[in-house]
Amino acid sequence: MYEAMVTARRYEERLQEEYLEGKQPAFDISAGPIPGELHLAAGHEASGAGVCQHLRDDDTVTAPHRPHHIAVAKGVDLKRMTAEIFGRETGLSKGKGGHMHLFDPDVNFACSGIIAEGCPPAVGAGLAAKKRNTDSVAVAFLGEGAIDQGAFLESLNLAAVQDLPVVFVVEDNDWAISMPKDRVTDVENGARRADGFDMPGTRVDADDAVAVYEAAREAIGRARDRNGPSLLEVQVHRRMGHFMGDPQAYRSDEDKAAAQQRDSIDRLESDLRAHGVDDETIDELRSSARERVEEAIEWAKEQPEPEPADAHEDVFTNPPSGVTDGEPNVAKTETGGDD
Ligand SMILES: Cc1ncc(C[n+]2csc(CCOP(=O)(O)OP(=O)(O)O)c2C)c(N)n1
Ligand SMILES: [Mg+2]
Repeated sequence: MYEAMVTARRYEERLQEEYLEGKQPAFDISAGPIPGELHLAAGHEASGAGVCQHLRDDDTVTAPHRPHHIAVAKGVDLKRMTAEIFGRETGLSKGKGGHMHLFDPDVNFACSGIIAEGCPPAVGAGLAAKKRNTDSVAVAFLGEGAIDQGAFLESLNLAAVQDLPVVFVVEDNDWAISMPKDRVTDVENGARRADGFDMPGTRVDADDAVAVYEAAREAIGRARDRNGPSLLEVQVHRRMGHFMGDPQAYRSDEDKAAAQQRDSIDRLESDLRAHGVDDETIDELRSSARERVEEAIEWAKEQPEPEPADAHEDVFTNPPSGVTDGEPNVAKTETGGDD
């Protein structure tokens, strides 16, 4: 878990540096080696690491727009993920998805920029596992800002009524962009929503990787043993803005400072030391994480840009008129006229 957490943190520190290249002094979102938005997950690491520690490659994970800590913990190929973020041809989605649309079929990982969007596909993966009679499970991660979305509530219902091996993990960082949690729900403990669907719900009140690990063991074990779905809410902290470039004018200095003080990585490191893990081992884990991250970034930067001519490839299943290489794609009516 520690390895996954320090790798994710270091990875994002480096992405941050790369992201700012070319974008300053007047912030230009489309400039530099990483064009577009970038949502960093510093402060969320305990959730990804504590949950994914129980997962195998054949288990499915869907993640939201803040995906890197979960992708790292699930074992997504770091080089191809980085190439994707840099918009390169050898990226996971040939450079067309960017950081919010990572897709790695080798470890069954996907994420989406549409909030709560990962819930229905996770239920689908759970249904597939049940029909195939395997013991694989599906986990859908989402933010607390997405818990009023129909996609989430309908998914909870379907997973419960069909007894599917799905675990829903709500990462509660108290904010949805600039919207504080208490303005979107009167239910402070999000795990209580499970009661309405007759499934177990657990909240881990601190971003403590060991506590997450233990709660996730129960929920994932239950799913794997074919005892149905569960809901897990984990308190995490947003150490940064909603996305890179967010000045966070809506957030008090106290709140920002509090998020810096609660670091799940420091907490786990102290736990490891208290259990006899020595400095040398900790240093080795940290330096191998740094090396891995550096290698991935260097590799990604050397990768080719996609060909402009391939821009529409793999994007549309039914290409709109004018984007196919042959005849324009115009629907015909029964009488043969153009529609
Ligand atoms: C269906 C939909 N509505 C609105 C948005 C715009 N949006 C992007 S992130 C976000 C807030 C997400 O907050 P939360 O789920 O708590 O995740 P966090 O960013 O805090 O990790 C919103 C509203 C979206 N991406 N998808
Ligand atoms: Mg949130």
